[in-house]
Amino acid sequence: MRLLTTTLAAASEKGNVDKGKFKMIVGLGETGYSVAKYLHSTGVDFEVADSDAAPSCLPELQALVPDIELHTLESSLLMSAEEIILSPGVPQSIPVLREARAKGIKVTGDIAMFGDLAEAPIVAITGSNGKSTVTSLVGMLASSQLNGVKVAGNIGTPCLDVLEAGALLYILEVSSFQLEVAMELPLKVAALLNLSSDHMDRYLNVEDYYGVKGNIFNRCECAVVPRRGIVSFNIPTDAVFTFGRDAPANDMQFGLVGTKEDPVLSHGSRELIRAADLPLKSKHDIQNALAALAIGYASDLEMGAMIEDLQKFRGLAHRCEWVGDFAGVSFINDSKATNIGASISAIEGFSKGKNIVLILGGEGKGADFELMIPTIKNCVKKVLVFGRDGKAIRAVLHGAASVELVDNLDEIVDVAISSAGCGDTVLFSPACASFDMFESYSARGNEFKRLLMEKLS
Ligand code: UMA
Ligand code: ADP
Repeated sequence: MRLLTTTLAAASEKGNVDKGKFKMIVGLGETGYSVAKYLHSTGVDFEVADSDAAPSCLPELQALVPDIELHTLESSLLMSAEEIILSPGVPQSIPVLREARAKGIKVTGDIAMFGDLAEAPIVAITGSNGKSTVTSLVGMLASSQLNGVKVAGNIGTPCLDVLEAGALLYILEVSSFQLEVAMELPLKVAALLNLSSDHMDRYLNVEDYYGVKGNIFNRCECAVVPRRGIVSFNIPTDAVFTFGRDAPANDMQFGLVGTKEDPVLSHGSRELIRAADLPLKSKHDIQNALAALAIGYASDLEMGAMIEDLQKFRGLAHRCEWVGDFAGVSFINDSKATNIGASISAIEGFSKGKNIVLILGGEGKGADFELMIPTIKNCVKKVLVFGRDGKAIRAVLHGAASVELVDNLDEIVDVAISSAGCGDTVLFSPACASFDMFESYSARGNEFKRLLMEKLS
């Protein structure tokens, strides 16, 4: 009841409750349903539209609002809405949105709404790779020091689902899709982990994609960014913390000291912990740990407790997840690697020479697979490709390594097992989205693990 009263009051104060008008929710997946629940709880009129006649959350919404009608995206009703609340998966380029904007109709999203409504500080984390890992890690570090920490966003729980009067700190994973319509997010900390090409089926070019990522900084109190490897952004604060693999020069910097073989994570002149004492030790694990410490520090978390807790973090499923060792071959499920940057990082993390049997494929999202060639040449003994873009990927990688096109995951697992020898690693790091063959990256990863267990036990 406390939540309802608070959010109702907040909505009324902000002038959102206006019975003569309605908001149009576009997309009725997790985000659209979450927005609908929120608007319903605050008494705001809304309509819903989806290009699918049976969107995934329609049954739940019908249970909540029995007389709800589902509109198509072509419905003229969109042009009468006072505001359109867009789900992240719906591209901005569709004609109806251009028309709505031209008519002066505001197009927004759940993250922007959340930014207006949240009363506790918000930490937002974006980047091309490592978002979910760092968001979970910061959530864990913060939760052990504070009550009322809420973790949400692109990681899976729509942010409005965690809006709560008792919250003390919100930690949000935000995607570029969400940042397209969240340009004024009031953030205590805005963190950008890294940038590499992704979603080239949605953006004109990488500059366009990187520019959208930069929206995270527009209204931040503090920023956390890598010291190297990203384009420069206009950050409206001097409180910019950086992280990187070089030694930190001052208290605004997190980095590594010690030797290459025995690096020590450090903040300014303070040595924090040897990388060897962390459960996750690959190059990108260490970068993620440094980023999480910088974000935690900028969020006023206590460093000693963070270092204790960091040693308990064992990573998330489907991210460079060790499945098992069989006959001297290691099997790794990295199904969450849905772009080439993630897969390159995973390959480099597991490489001990040309010891990797790499499984790639799915929906390539317009990526340039040529960028993988140097890494594949150095580290990979065989590539197995599958899925919608398997053939196209084979054509690009032909010559860089032995590349074999396989029909389905079942066969891929057989071929991978027979191609790997003692000391090798079978790395399922597809560099593609999963939607051509699976419901999600997790369904794809679970199927890979199931097949492995079936064939190896
Ligand atoms: N739809 C249309 N027209 C379109 C496209 C979609 O009507 O042109 C409809 C679909 O028919 C469907 C609904 O929109 O009914 C789905 O909306 P959505 O794609 O925005 O998905 P949600 O279920 O709302 O989930 C979204 C994020 N999905 C995407 O950004 C694609 C989820 O991230 C996120 O966890 C969730 O909101 C909660 O915040 C997923 C993701 O793949 C994991 N994110 C991308 C990524 O990480 O690379 C960005
Ligand atoms: P995101 O939420 O951005 O997709 P995840 O934390 O889910 O990121 O990790 C996805 C994949 O990205 C992992 O499976 C791993 O291969 C790779 N990865 C994780 N952290 C990094 C990093 N800092 N740099 C590059 N790749 C990374």
